[in-house]
Amino acid sequence: MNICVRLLSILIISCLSFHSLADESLKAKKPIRIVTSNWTSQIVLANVTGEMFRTMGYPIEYLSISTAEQWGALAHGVAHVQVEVWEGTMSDMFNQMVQEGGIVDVGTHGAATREEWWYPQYVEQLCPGLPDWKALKSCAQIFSTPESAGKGVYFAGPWEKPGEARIRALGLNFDVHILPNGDDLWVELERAHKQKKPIVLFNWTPNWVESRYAGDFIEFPVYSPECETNPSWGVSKSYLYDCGNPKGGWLKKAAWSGMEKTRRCAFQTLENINFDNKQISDAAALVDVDKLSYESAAQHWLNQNEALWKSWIPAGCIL
Ligand code: TMO
Repeated sequence: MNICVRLLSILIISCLSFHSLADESLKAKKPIRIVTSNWTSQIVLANVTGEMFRTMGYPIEYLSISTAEQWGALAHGVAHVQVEVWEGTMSDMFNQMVQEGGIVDVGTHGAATREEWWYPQYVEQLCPGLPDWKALKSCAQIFSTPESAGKGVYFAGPWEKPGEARIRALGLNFDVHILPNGDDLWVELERAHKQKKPIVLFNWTPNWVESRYAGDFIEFPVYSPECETNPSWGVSKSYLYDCGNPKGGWLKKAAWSGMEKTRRCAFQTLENINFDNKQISDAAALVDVDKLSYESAAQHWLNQNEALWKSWIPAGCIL
């Protein structure tokens, strides 16, 4: 009897104190909403960032939205953080949103990036002249599928600038096959690779693919911003997009414009967060090669890199 009363009172007291703590933090801070996208390294590193913020005492939520939707969400404070903004596919929207003041540029990672048409190494024997894009003019047919009526097929992901526009501007005999999910690219790659069939598809670096498959990016005419604004620039005198994506492109962090004022420590930590090429390809490989869940991959990364990520948290911010 006695022990029951004591147990009961402990239970009530702990429930009460849990309740008031939870209320307090809910009042003090609404969750930081971190965007999760549809490619692997981003999801792992978004989880890494979220768990860092959690250890600093911030409540966290993850918001899974497309890159097309994220700009409005970030501008309106529906989402607060995007940890991977890629120059090759996102610079236009990013620059515009920063200029309009809706989102803040929170700095550049150390990683140098590239997003481009890519082929596995064995394709070079089947299409002499690669990686120069002009080789695709004479080889388009080997990339055809039963449905493409002799035209080459380029497999694209759901993030890109208009592939059709580049094909038209460069006079290539190709169709674009857009895959709704990024992971479908790897299904196509594996299928082609098994039979050593020609394939050209969207890929990027850093990514796990480079640790598993030898291959190269197509070398299109070198990128210049003018290529996308001035039709008379470049190979085609009448069309835009007659160039490749940037090589050595940047990778940035973005935040909602109100984040610095409302979550100063998290914002300053985000400024310091800095991933290099190897960290990003390794993060993707933990999931896509080693088959960990996104959450376990993030936890693994945090365990392996504790000194590093703790060094990103400003001194006054450790709780
Ligand atoms: C945005 N992405 C890295 C998939 O090209």
